[in-house]
Amino acid sequence: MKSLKTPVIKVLIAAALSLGAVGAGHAQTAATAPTAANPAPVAAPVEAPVAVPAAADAASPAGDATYVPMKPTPGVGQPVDRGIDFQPQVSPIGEQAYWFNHVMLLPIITIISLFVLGLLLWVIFRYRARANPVPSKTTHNTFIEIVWTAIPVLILAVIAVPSIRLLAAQYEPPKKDALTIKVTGYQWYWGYAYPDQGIGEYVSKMLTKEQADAAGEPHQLAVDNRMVVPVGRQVKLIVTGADVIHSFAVPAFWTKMDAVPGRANETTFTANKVGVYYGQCSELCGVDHGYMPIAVEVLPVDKWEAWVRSKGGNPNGPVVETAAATTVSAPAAAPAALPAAKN
Ligand SMILES: [Cu+2]
Repeated sequence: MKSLKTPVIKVLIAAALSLGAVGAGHAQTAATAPTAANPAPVAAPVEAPVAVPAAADAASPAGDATYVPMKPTPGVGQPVDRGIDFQPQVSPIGEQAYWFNHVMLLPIITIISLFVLGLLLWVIFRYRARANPVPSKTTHNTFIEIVWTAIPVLILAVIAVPSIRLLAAQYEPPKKDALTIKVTGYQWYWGYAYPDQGIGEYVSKMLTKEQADAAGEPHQLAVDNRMVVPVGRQVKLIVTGADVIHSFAVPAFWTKMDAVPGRANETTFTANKVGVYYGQCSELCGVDHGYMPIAVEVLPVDKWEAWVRSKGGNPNGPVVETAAATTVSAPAAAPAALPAAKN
């Protein structure tokens, strides 16, 4: 029985880890978002923002201040009450991983667990002392030892193919036309910058309960300034930390990357469905670790371009190194100074 144990235990550990991941995806039971049309929520005024940054310059054509934060879809991009599954996936990697878990791992784990449980029950019942007073003295059976070694090896080999393929896909370098966003974790909020569009860093902070309710968004996931990306275009995240280690994670994209001070970590995602998707800091980073949510809004390309212009950026960046670019990136100084101000 000994040689059977190790592979089975490995598979069971994998099962436990996988279940842990499922739980983590839903660890937070946020209030289900109410149904919604499209009215303007609180924190981002519709008309005002154009005037606010020093960016109401020549780069932004008039009439682009049409960005209104989108309402989330209930049950999508956020945890659901009593949920035990992953969030619905809206990126190709996420779909691949979801398939791998549900079509490969869960069935295999279930079958093996039931099989081992059945064997145990059978041994307990059939070979109990009363039914089997003279135990067998057999110690080795070459055939069965080969079988119970070879079959687990085959199972692991079958699992390894899609597993390694998924792992490799997650680390594929970004495409040339990927949209670059710099993500910085602070104690305790996020900063986003779009260097190629000339959008300097702006900070994204959690809404209060009242603000979130008013905006029709889940409290502790809703933020004042979202990350906004175009649908169907690959996004390259450059993730770093300003003070301690944070972790940028959005379950619906199957995206998670540590934000480490002094390092620029890279990851990518491609959101293939318009909507609002929430995530959270996923590395214990201090007292307000639980209060630095992430909200990513995926927009049709034209609406995303309007958002970029409303931020004073150029959607067709990269911005060339001119005086204009310097002007646009000036607002970055303000958020960067914030953490210092807190200390
Ligand atoms: Cu954090």
